[in-house]
Amino acid sequence: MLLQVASNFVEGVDKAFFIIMGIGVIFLVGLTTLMLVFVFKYNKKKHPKAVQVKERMILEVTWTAIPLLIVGFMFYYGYIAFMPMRNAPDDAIQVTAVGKMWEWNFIYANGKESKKLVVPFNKAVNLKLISLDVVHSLYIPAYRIKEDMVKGEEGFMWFIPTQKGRFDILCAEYCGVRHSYMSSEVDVIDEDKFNLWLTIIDKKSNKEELPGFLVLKNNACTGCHSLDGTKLVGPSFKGLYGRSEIVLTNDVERNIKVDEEYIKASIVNPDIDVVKDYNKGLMKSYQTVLKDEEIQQIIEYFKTPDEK
Ligand SMILES: [Cu+2]
Repeated sequence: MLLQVASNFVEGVDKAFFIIMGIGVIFLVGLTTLMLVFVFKYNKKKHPKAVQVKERMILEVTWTAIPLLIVGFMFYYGYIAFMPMRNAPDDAIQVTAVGKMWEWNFIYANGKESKKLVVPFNKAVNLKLISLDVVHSLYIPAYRIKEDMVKGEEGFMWFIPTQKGRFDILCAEYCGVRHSYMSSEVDVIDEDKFNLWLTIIDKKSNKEELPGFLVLKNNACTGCHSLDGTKLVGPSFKGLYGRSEIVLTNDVERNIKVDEEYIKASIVNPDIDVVKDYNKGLMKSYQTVLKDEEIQQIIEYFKTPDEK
């Protein structure tokens, strides 16, 4: 798995890695052996009197020059592997990669959005890297590339996929409770298939066009509250309005029906009435984050029945 060879950078990175690793192993074995030899050769029984070695010019030059050559050698291979990563070709396909707690979103030049990174085989792809909240790190092990995404800063990474198929995308920077779920994949397909895929833009449902949906998305609410009924950090938003729930108020169980008031109270004071089997203290108050108007929009969204 780890040694998949699937991009133009693999050869250079692997070479640098194995050279550095190899030198490390040589030193581990060499130094351990030398240490053992010295322990026997210069122990107190055989060598009762210690001798001071003074001003051995040739020795000092040697132990400065050899390590210098070795680190220079390692630097050279690291440098020639790294430099091309910072020089993306101008004709590369531009995709914006957005990281947020806890999912990836890839946005193409024509407005197409995708949770997976779909790219054409053997064509350069340039990813603009953006984080909406904390520090994430886009990592594609099979491509040997990884780059941090820092909120407020714009980074980039590029590659040429040299193999068709699917390869893992991971977040390599711990970014909160659902960090380990923050994964996706690159799907490398033929160019004509890719061009066709690019033109199919998913139509959003009417419910997803509501302003409240955007508020939920932009505040990463859906990172903890699923839209499809899956149990995440918090209860699912699916079928929320009008649902009966057992909540704990001051450790006392109560039966409630989700209405406007409950939704509003849960946004402002999430720990007051926590739904049974969920934990307190995981959600912060959004009182100062959301405007009253936005809370109203969220409630409107919840009141709107699901389509289909
Ligand atoms: Cu992350």
